[in-house]
Amino acid sequence: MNTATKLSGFALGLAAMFGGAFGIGHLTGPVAPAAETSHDTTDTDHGAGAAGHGDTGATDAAHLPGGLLVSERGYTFQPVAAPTGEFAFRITGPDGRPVTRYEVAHDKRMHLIVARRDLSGFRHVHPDLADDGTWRVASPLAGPGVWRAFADFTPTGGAALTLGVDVTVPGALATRPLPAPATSATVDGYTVTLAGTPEPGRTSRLTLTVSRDGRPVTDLQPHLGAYGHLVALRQGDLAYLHVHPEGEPGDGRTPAGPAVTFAAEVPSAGAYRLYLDFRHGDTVHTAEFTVLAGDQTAPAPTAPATTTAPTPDAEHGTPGHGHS
Ligand SMILES: [Cu+2]
Repeated sequence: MNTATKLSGFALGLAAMFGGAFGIGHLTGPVAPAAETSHDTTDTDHGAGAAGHGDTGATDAAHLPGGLLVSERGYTFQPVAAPTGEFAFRITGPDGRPVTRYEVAHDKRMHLIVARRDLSGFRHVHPDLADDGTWRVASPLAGPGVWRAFADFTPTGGAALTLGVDVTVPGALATRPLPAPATSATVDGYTVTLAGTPEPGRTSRLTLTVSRDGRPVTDLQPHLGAYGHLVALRQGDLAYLHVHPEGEPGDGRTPAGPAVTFAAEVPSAGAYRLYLDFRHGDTVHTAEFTVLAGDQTAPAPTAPATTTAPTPDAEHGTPGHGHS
């Protein structure tokens, strides 16, 4: 009953999204050329054609966080059929063909990040590229649900881009409420503490400190050219932020832990899930945190409706306590 209700609610949401998208397309079709003309009467060829729409989209997209669009600047994220247990996709370029040439960024040509729409199940993996432009990897989609997949890459001759696409894995849908905000997380026997609070619209320093059995870890191993990789996803739309650490292994000033500091800029107030990948003992571990940016006027919306008693973290959700 409960699951069915959630499913039908989700189906309605999808219908509303597609309906909305169709409506927008319908509206902007006839309207866009006129708008272009009023801006720039000397460039009507440009404004009237498909390229005009692409340009308009790119201008708008420049103000968006990454990962919200399946297609941007002519590049499109296209999952393709794959054997069970494998995830495969292509990136098509402005010429409509699969892109086969990529720049290495953070040690890899392609970073594939996945998380369920409820922000659970985060994985960061590195697919292999076939000659025909198909990327393949053992599927990181661990179980049923609606997943968001992010392709973070730099096409040769182009700028860095993060495209996102929804992928549904059939099965019983069990959503998880967003965990309460916390400044400490444990994973695989490690404790990671978080210092700093992201402030909307400006760069904030976030320091993550790793310890094990009460002792600081001072021999973190480089992972993708850094002592830590931090991805932040915004609750609600899964806007994607790849946050870069300050300093890098071997630069003579960056210690191998226990602290790794990141410069993060979140685009808005709201709840974010942070995922820190760090390498120690030849294994990559992922520590997760929920953080609230800016003033919060309401508790996180995915809290179960049946909750009646205040939670221990309720003070984080009241006005004026967004950043202590
Ligand atoms: Cu990666």
